[in-house]
Amino acid sequence: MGLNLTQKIIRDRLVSGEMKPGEELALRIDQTLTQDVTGTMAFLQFEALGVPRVRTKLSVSYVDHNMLQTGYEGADDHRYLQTAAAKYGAYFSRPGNGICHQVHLERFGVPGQTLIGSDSHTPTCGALGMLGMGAGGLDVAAAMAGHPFYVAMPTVTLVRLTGELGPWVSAKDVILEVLRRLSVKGGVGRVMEYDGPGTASLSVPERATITNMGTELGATSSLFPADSRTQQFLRAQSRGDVWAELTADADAEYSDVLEIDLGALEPLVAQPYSPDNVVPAAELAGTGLTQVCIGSCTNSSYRDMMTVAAILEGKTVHPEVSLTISPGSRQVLQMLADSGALAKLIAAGARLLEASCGPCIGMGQAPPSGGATLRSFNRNFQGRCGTKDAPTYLAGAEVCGASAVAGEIVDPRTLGEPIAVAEPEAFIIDDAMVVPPSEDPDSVEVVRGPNIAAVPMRGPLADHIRGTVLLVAGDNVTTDDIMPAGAKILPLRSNIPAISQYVFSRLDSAFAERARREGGGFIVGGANYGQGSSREHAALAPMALGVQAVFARSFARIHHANLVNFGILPLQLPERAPVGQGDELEMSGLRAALEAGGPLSVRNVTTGKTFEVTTEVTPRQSQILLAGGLLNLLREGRP
Ligand code: MIC
Ligand code: SF4
Repeated sequence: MGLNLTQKIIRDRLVSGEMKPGEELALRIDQTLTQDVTGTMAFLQFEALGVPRVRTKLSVSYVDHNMLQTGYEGADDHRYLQTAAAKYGAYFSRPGNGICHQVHLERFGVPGQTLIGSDSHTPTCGALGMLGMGAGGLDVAAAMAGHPFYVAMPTVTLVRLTGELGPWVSAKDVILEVLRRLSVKGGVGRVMEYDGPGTASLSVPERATITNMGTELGATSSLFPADSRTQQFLRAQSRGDVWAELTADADAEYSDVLEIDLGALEPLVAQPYSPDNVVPAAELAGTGLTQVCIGSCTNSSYRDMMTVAAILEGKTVHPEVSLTISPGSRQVLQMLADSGALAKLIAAGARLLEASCGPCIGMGQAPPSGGATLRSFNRNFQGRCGTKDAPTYLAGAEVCGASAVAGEIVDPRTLGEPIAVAEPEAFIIDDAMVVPPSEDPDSVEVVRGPNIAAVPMRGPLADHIRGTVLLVAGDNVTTDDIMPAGAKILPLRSNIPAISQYVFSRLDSAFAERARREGGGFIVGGANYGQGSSREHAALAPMALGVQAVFARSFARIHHANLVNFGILPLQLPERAPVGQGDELEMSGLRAALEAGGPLSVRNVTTGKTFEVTTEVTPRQSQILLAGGLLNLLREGRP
């Protein structure tokens, strides 16, 4: 039987485990990436492991999120990261060099290799045929220290592309269509593999829009083959030497097939407040806008920015709209400047932001109260933009550019002749903003400012726990709900005691105070608990508040791993469990139940009822939980 791309890459990197869907695998990791708001914690944890230099083929530390620097915190973090990278053997991509995923795609990704990153959109490099997976910072620290990465063998869905995209329809519409069909839970436990005769019509940056936003499906990763288009892109990046063809075998098997006729797609928009709430742009035509933001790791390539510049040429952004542009990388920005496209954007009244995440993570540019915002980004969770009541829409560069001029959502097909952006034969190559690691690490002093607090740790799991249900939430709770980001909170990422006061602040402003008063307790969620980002702070900060277990019907992959890594029990709740906020719960015989992998009995002291939950953890994860967290285990020299 032939192999698909996922199986081929995994087979060559398998340390232990069987390639059977759902089985836990240990994988050798070739490359890692970290970004600043998860990277400080990852490097602090790497330091706690006591390994002198990174043991990967390549590790890159990016600064792209925490860029406003309204106080000393961000800059202190950057200095810590720069000195830590120099000392411990990582490359450092300086602030201004661009968004981690865009820069990694351009300058570092290698077909056929494995990459884990402390950012959920690490699958972006799947556009090169590289298996990229998002992970918590501690898992990335462990990989940097040479440990394998543990992940369940995914099931593999073939997304079979036929035809070619029509005028004004873009790669964003492909992934929005997949989201429309499968939902934000549809990719959990899966790798989405794109193939079929339509594949060759998509360039690497277009593929990257699709693999990037595969994260919103909850997928473990997304992959394209490394074909002649990949070779063309890598050559244009002066990296043709890293290309090697990688395709699925003709008789490869997949768990299921999703057919997409590219020619039948139309411009699409995700409506508030979920990336899977997708409708045709035409249906929303006329929806008034106050803001349009173009950029983010999803749609900030040279191709996307040139498209927008062409749409705006000779026009002015609508008087009621604020249009922001954040190029994905310094390379993109330089090419826009060199080609004259930047001048067109400026002339049209676009507000030019840094090559960084910016408004995507609420680092500035919050829209006005109740004002609709349209973004070329990947997430439109309520409040993520910084304004809780601002309706947030997502679309591709074409819809965004056209709508910025019109002041309302438009179907770009109404603009007439489509725009064709030629793929550059050679991108501008200038890696001067990437600092290589020091050749004399002993001489490097790692600089720690006052914002960098120690990594909190928990002791071994108690056999008996009792506590209060602090919050009962519904389905699809995001990590933005659990641990919000934005300009006020992001600068506190390396200071867990300080950031903890914001846990669940968007859903319930009294949560942190209640958790402290009760001395910790439990959280109850619904299905797909913890969807969204990789931020381990959504586990670390609740842990610091004394949260001992999360009960939910199902968990998102990365958040589940983060809960385990920080010693919080992820417990699977039956459909109609009798639990309400404020109830007192009690569990005994925890250690034996975890060792045996059996169910746990929970007594609701308040109602007098008892119910059973399962742990849904692997034997290795049981050991982590028993030890009170992964760091404890690794420091004892256990895997
Ligand atoms: C995001 O898009 O939510 C982030 C900010 O990039 C996160 C990482 C983080 O919270 O630090 C992600 O997607 O993993
Ligand atoms: Fe940055 Fe947004 Fe991409 Fe996250 S999704 S890495 S915040 S651009």
